[in-house]
Amino acid sequence: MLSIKTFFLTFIFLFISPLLTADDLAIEDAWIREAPPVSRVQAAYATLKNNDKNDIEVTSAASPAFKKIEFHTTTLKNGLMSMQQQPTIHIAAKGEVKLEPEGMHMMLFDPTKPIRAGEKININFTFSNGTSTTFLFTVKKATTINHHQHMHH
Ligand SMILES: [Cu+2]
Repeated sequence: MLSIKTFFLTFIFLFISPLLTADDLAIEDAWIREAPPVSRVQAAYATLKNNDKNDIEVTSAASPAFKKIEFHTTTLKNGLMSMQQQPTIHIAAKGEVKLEPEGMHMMLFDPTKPIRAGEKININFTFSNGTSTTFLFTVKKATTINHHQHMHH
């Protein structure tokens, strides 16, 4: 039988367990690189700031504008850039993670319609605690070379 003490400890634990709000995770410079119309893959970048005292784990991302979104890291090995899929994005308490060209980024697969610079695209993040939040990403023309265009996926 559950003791009164256990009952209250359980209650307190549930009560303080983090419920993520938009205030806990701030997003800055959220943008999607405009890709040529024939491209089936493009990348999204942002700075993710965790204002909470708990770590945040982004377990998946989805958008009505794309069939699939993956998290990737970029590594330089023997002078060649390559990307690895990673299961989650981990943002330490009070820390930040930059999704940037030639660093960690989101890979957007198979746009459901052509996407032009200036458009705003919803990307929904799901977190390890089961909650989710939608962020707006602005489509921009990139001035730098897109390394994704000359790489095999
Ligand atoms: Cu990638």
